[in-house]
Amino acid sequence: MGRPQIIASAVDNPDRTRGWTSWITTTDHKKIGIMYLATVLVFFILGGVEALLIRTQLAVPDNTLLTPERYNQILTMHGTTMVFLVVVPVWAGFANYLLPLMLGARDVAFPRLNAWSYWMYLFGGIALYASMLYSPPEAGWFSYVPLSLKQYSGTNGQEAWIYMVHLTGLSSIIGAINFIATIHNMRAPGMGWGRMPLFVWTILIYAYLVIVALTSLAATVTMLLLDRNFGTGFFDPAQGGSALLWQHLFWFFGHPEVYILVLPAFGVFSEILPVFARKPIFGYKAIAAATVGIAFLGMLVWAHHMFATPMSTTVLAFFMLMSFVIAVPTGVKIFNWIATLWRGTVEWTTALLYCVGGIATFTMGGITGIFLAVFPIDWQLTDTYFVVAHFHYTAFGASAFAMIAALYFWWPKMTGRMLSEKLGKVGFALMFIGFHTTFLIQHSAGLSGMPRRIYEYSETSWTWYNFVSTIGAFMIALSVAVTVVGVVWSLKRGAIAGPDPWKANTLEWFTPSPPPENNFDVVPRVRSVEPMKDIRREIEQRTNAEQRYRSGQPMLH
Ligand code: HEM
Ligand SMILES: [Cu+2]
Repeated sequence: MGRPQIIASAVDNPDRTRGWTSWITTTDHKKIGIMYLATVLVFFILGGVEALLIRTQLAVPDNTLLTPERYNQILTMHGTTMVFLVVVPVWAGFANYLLPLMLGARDVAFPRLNAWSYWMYLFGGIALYASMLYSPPEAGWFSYVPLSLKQYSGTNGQEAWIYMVHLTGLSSIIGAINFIATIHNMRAPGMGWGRMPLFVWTILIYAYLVIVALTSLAATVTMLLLDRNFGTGFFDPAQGGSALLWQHLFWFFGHPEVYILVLPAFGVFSEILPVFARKPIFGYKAIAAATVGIAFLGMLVWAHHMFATPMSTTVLAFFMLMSFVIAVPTGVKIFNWIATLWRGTVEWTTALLYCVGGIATFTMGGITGIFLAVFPIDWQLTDTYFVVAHFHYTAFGASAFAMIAALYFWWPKMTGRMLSEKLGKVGFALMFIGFHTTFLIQHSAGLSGMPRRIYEYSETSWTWYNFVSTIGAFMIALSVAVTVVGVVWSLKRGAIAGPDPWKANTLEWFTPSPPPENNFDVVPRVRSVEPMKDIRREIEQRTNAEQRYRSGQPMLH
């Protein structure tokens, strides 16, 4: 043995299957993770272009850039793309790449099934986008009945939406089972539940939520398919069905879904913050417990999306109180993140900026969520731009900021190269300012009565709000462009990263960048929540000892 190594594997691992066939036939979790992320990027750009079209149409009153039908289609494609094809699969992508590495495992529990999950996701996306060739769905990402029934959505675009939900749903469910099996069975020796990285905790809970919420949605959209094509009447009051049933079933999926897309983002914050504050995460156990608490409560608040439908006061009050209660574990996390930064030796990297910007933004969305949870207030604000502002602060603030933070943080591990910090900071400034320019003012638009989902307006007092919001949207697009340029630049000329460029805490940094196919030749024993700190300390001690020994001093043992 020569000098102690800080990497797990020094053996060169020649990749025998190169070229594109090695990608489409792969069962390696790292390649599958990268394929997920690359596909997500494509859909993120498509969804972004749709958003720009929506904002351009709304920039000035009485605009005729888009026809009403086109507008509805683009609105539907935007929401559907962002929810089903971006913010949910992006976590499947990162989890795929990171889970085995963080756990000290050589792959996920079922590698072939894992590849299948990816392909189902891709085919689901293609099924939806193929409808662009004939006629896209136009009933919104929530596909409320009767709008989504045959009478009002006569084209097969709605079927494309349903098949997309089926395929991506299957993908997510199978993926979730895979993650759960991996987390339960394949942790490194010594990694008890209390030493598991917080990102892994959030993926575990994400996976359980996926199984509850997406199985339910799969059944729900199947009922819609039957109503549309086989003469059943689940949602048709004329045949003894109920239109409200759709809303209950959809939101029984929909609210857990919002936690599916934010919990892993919380996991990303909890991993990155302590690394750049150079201090342990504050309240590890509280954060893990809050994750479980949010998931449980998240299943009991769905009807706050339906306060304006006929419900008894007791039911209204129940869903209001539950929505308040869920803010408590969320607040615990926010408190712990702030306490983690507090008095740390903070290093303001791009990844940390995106985390802090994301937390601040998400917190503002949480606060307007509390307003909306008060049902008499919601009666005023529901279906206005206030709600659009609220959910973009939460969904974008957590998921989108966190996915870019994760990209900056783990890119060096995935590619072996660093992203430019300069471009990163420019991108962050554009994103942060652009986001708040777009969405802060939408609260005002909503408060002055602008309804959501309208395609044009003549009310000139709304012009200013909408014009500013549209400018912000283009700043966000510019920010994404800067990040994409940074990514391409880094692939060619990024500085070589080495195994552990951030001096981070978790086991993925124990492998070379990018890691060899088998991840670890030796799996270290885990003795704390921050195994890499232990490993670094140990190596430092050994090297010091070695140096003292070499220079003729007695070893201190
Ligand atoms: C403190 C936590 C939260 C509370 C109390 C809360 C409350 C609410 C309420 C009451 C509504 C219904 C407003 C209406 O339609 O009139 C709503 C809508 C919405 N919320 Fe939240 N929310 C919270 C967190 C989140 C999170 C974390 C996300 C996603 C990441 C999210 C995403 C959404 C979405 C997408 C809608 C709009 C759905 C639609 O009608 O299309 N919310 N929220
Ligand atoms: Cu909700």
